[in-house]
Amino acid sequence: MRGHGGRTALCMAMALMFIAPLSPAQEKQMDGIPYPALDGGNDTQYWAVIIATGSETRDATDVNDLRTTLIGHGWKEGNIKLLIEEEATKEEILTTPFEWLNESGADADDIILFFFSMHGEQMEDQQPLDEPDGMDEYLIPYDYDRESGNNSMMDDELSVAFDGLRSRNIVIIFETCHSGGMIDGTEDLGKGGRVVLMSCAADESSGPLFIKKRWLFPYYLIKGMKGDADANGDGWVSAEESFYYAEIPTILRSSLLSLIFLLHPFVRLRPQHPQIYDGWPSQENSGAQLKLVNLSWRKVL
Ligand SMILES: [Ca+2]
Ligand SMILES: [Ca+2]
Ligand SMILES: [Ca+2]
Ligand SMILES: [Ca+2]
Repeated sequence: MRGHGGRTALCMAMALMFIAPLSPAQEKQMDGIPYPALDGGNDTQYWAVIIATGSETRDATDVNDLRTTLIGHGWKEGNIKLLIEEEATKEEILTTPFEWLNESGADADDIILFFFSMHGEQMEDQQPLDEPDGMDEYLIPYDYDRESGNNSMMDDELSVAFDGLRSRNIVIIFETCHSGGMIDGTEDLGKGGRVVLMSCAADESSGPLFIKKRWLFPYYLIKGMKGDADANGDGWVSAEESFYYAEIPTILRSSLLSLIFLLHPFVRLRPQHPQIYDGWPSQENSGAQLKLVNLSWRKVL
C-alpha cells in the first residue's frame, strides 16, 4: 500500500534536470502540430497539472515519465504545471492550478489533464451528504495532520474546484487508495465533459510495481500512452485507450503480488481493480474517445 516517504523535492528536481529543454525551433514546430481543434477552430491547447506527494521515489519516477511522455508528443512545456511533495499542500492544490488554467486562458475547447498521486482514505460522509455508501473519499496532501484530521481534501471540495474550469475536455487520473470513490457521490467528480481514470475500486488500496519502484497503475497507463495502447490504430492514444491498456495488467500484477505476500508478517496487499468514468463528450453520449497523445509526433528527450 501507499507508504509515507520523505518530504523533500530534491529527488524530483534532480530527475527533472535530465529533461532536455526545448529549442526555440522545436517550440515553433509544435505550434503547427496537427492536434484536433474540437470547436472547429485552430486554437485548442493542451494543459497538464501533475500533483504528487507522499512517496518520493515513486512520485519522482512517475511524474518524470508522464511529463516527458507528454512533452515528447508535442505538449508544450509551459503548459504543464507540477506540484510535488511539499508544494502539494491542500490550499495549493485547490487554488493554484485552477487559477493558473483560468488566468492562462484555458477555455471550453482546450484539453486538460490532471494527475493525482497521493495517499487516499475514506471517512463518514460529510456535508454535502452525497454518498450512497455513506463514505466520502479524501486525499492526503503534504500538510495533512493525521492526529487532528486537518487538511484532508474531500472529493466534494475537489469537485467544486473542477467546476470552476471552463474546459469541456478534462481527464483526471487518480493514483490513490479508494480512488474509485472519487465519482460515486452526487457531489463528486463524475460529470459531463470528463473522463476520470482511477487506480482501484472505492473499497480497495492502490499498490506498487515493486521491481521498478513505480506505482502499478500509472506505470502501465503511461507505458500505453507511448503507443502500445492505440487499440484502434488511428495514431492517437485516447484517455479511454490508455485505461483499457492498463486495466488488465494492473489487476493481474496486483493479484499476483497479493499471493506472493500472503504469508508475509507485515505486508498486506490485495488485488486492485482500476475504474473508469466516461462522461466525454457528454454523460448521455460518451461513445467518442478523448484523444491525448499524437503518436505521429515523437521526439527523443
Ligand atoms: Ca460528502
Ligand atoms: Ca462525496
Ligand atoms: Ca465519493
Ligand atoms: Ca487510438
